[in-house]
Amino acid sequence: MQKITIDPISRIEGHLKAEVVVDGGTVKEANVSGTLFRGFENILSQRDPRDAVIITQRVCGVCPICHATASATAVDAALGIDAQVPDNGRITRNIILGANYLQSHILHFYILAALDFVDVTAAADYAGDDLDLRTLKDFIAHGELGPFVPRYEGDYRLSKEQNILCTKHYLEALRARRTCHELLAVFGGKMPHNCGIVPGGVSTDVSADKVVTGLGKIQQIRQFVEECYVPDVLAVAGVYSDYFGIGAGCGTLLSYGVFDLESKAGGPPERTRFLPQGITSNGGPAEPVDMTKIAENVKHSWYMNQTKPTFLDARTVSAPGKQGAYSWLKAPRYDDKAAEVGPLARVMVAYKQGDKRIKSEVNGVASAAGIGLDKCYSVLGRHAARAIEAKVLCDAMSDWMLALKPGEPVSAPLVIPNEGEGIGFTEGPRGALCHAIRIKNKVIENYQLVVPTTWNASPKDANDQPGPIEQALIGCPVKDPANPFEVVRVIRSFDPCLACAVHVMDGRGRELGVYRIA
Ligand code: NFE
Ligand code: MG
Repeated sequence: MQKITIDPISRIEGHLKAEVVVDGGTVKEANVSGTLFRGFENILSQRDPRDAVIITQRVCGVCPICHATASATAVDAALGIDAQVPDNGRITRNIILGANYLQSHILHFYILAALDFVDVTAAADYAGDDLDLRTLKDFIAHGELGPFVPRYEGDYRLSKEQNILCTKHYLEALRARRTCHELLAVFGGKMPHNCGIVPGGVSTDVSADKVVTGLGKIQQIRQFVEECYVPDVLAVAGVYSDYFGIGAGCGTLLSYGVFDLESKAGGPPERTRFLPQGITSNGGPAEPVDMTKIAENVKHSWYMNQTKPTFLDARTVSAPGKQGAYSWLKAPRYDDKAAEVGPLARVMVAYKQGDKRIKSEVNGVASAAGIGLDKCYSVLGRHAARAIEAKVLCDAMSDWMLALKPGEPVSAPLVIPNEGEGIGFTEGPRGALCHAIRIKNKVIENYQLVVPTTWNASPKDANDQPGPIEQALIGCPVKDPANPFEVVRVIRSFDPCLACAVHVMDGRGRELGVYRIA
């Protein structure tokens, strides 16, 4: 038996620690901890409800837009104007969010995860006359090795040609991400932290000019996704095919659905969305999500126990040093079960609901990789689902831009009521996201967020059931405990973002601890 501690896990957003116990070359036990502490839910207390959409975007620079979307959706519901968001407002919100998905997925594969599979330093050795690779080689020759090393060694399998191509695409990916940001800024005013999404719709008008610019940019992004991203995921899948059998996880996939196709009151089951809501367990059919089954558990989290752990009645009171706790993340559960959220959940829920486009893309990738659908519950399944979602989204976004009507309204008028409450369900790039707001005396009385990485990287719960990443780690092979590359590949396949996940703070605003991350 050997305990391996990885702290912090690099190339993810925020600070995550993993402790795994390895016995006989396999992970037997896993503890995943959020080690950083932040403050958002209580910052919002007593503020104007319209501030929430601006402030909550600061939860994260990678996924500010889903927080804006969830917040605006929650405030729309609290004000009773969710059915009145005009088509232009609804569609512009979708385009802004879609642009953020695309940059986030490209960021995740190339910059955060691909370096687990692609040997960038080997590619630089073959730079030849290639300007990009020569720059990279000079960079490495001068000892400036970050972000490529230190890294775990021992399992780089791509051919010389594949390493060179994927490394060139790594550099292309940086340009493609810039194009995504520019696209977002055209419709959302700026990025990160856009000023376009507001309660009632959007604050940015619609013009033929923006549509033409946007169509040009989405075309460039589509080209990158189709010519680089999807083929590179398949190339990695071709030589690391054992990773279709590693990191299966908890077997339950949950999606709230995202990209509204209509403006309507009510939560996910009521509203038609481009990617549908649903929950599927152990390969079974997708059932409608029942929001009353969602609750956050804190047995192993540094928070005081709460009697009403759900959404608007939840409170966030820290308990550093609490016996048996090991994470700043709470443990959200659905019907007391752990649930994985993210692109794999969205794609599989859409697949099981018969979405033709998703079905044909998933079946295409499965047949190219020579695997059955059951293998999607895996490290490579998560990477493939993210790439498929990016491809499908590029096409949808072109259609959305063409559906905009210049000159027509973009937002509904709003009046802040004395009292009201609303819940905004949406999906960030990393999965199911919800903001809940209660207004009293025209200001925020309580505000709660339940965030994608809080689901995926959650600690154990009241029944000591591990969180989804912990479950994916149990059973993972570890060939060399000094180079546990299998462990980080499993964790990174979930694309964790700890900045989002540890969005909470002490109710009285006290400093709870000072952490230095080496
Ligand atoms: Ni900070 Fe986020 C997304 C949200 S993750 S990246 O996607 O919400 O938990
Ligand atoms: Mg919360």
